[in-house]
Amino acid sequence: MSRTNYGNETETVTKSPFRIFVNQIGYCPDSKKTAVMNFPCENFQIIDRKGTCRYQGKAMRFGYDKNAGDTVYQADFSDFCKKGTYRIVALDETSAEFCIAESVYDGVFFDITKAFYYLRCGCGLDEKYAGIYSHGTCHTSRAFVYDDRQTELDVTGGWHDAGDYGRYVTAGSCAAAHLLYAYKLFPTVFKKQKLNIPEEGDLPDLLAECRYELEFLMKMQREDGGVYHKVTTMRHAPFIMPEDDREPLYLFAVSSMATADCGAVCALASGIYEKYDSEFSKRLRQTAEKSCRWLDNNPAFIGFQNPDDCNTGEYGEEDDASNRFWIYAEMYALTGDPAYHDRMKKALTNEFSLTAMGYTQLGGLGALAYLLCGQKTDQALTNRFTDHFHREAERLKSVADNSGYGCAMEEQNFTWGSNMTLLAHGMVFAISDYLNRDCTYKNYAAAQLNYLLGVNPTGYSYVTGNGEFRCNYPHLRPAHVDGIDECIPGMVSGGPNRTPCDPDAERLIPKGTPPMKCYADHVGCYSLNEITIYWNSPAVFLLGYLCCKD
Ligand code: 9MR
Ligand code: ZN
Repeated sequence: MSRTNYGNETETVTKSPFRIFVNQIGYCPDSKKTAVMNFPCENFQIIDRKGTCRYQGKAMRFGYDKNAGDTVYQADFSDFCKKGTYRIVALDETSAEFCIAESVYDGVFFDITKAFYYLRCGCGLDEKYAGIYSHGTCHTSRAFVYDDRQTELDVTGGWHDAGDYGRYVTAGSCAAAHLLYAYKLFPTVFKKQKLNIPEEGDLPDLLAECRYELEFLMKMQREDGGVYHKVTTMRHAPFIMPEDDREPLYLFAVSSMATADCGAVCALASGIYEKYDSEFSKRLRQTAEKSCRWLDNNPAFIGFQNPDDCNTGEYGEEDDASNRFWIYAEMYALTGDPAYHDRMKKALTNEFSLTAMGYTQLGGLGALAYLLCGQKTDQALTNRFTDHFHREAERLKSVADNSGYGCAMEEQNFTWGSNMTLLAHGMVFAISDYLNRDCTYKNYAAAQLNYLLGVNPTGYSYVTGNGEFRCNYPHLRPAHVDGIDECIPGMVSGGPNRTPCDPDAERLIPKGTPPMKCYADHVGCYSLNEITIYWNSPAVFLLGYLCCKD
């Protein structure tokens, strides 16, 4: 994977050299293990690095997978548990290399979690922590309030959102919440995980990384409790390193979504950090309380639209019902105050999903807050929330059973950032098991990771730096201009989008391409190959579950 120019700017989609699709990182010894072929085949073998056959099996015809547009065959080798490094061979085809080992995901897990550090804003990345990806300090100027240019505020810190250098409150709150819930559900995993980041002390590294975002989110709150929707330059920066982006920063209008989401994640965090740092926990709680006061004073939805002179991310939403539900559920979980319980119930009179956990639909996070809270709870509500997770897990299970690739995604799910939907579905499997205290859906959760790491019809591992055939040219500014061949590792690509909507993707993806194949590892394709913090964060959660041995 070398590149002579910066990034993949070719005029064609690179085809996978492999037609036997495996999780290119590998499998845990006791897990279900399936490889998928898109050509007729009966017998397959597993060979080790010396070429010695270690296992023989029969592939089964699955049939036509309409999302992939292929007739697929599955090779199940679940009963092969011997630790080692292998390839699968069938006819004259060979798979990418993969491992079978107990701690097989440690490396990719580290990379996916460490990715947040690489996206830090308002500081430089030191060579000690960032190695060859170190760079200078970025975005430290004060930001002008868009509607009141006399006012300049310090809102430094947090993570760059994505391939661009914007910082958006709803997106950041959602990503931080995924990480905090990962910690809350699987603490033993994260207490052990060392990320080689600057923070020292007792705080688990994941929490130290989240704190970096939380400090920024708190700065985005106005005195009256309202939270600015975003801080960005007026236009997206060209492809330059972050420290070279010196355009003025603006704080755009307050929205009710940003106010609710920021408050919600601060309430969640307040409870988690309490035992590590009571002063920090208190500030988080005060931020959350101020958000609630502002929401009380502003009961109507206040959305967000870019002003005409701004082209950075909009993150508009159609309503704020799930956002309000989320903050009240978190506040009730934190305080036990019945006033929040009442508000939460009132927010529930609106229609929204109680399992969704993306940045526009947060009902699942609110439900989770309630289900995990140590306060007095209403049995009917507990049952309702639990039931929603279980029913959604059952539904997704049958979707996955109907997919040749074991993928819990329907045709309409292959939109911008489809890999986030995939991973959020993985989270539903994990949460359902967590609530049931069993492993009913573990193989289904693992199957979503398998898809992400290579069991998919493009053959790509959608995580940079991981897998023999991996994406390496995502729409990510520093990666494109840092002059380093190998992309910053651990970045989850947005993945296939059946309605490609950027000029490069429109040119590269022929009309009629099956949804799962609407992908190109091309830097220009922001609608199918960008990276974002909230596409990485559900992957951290899913890996937390899969690596949890409790
Ligand atoms: O992730 C967002 C996706 O769901 C939307 O369809 C898309 C178009 O509005 O915007 C995406 O968000 C982008 C954001 O606006 C700016 N930073 C990069 C995000 C990922 O592409
Ligand atoms: Zn920056």
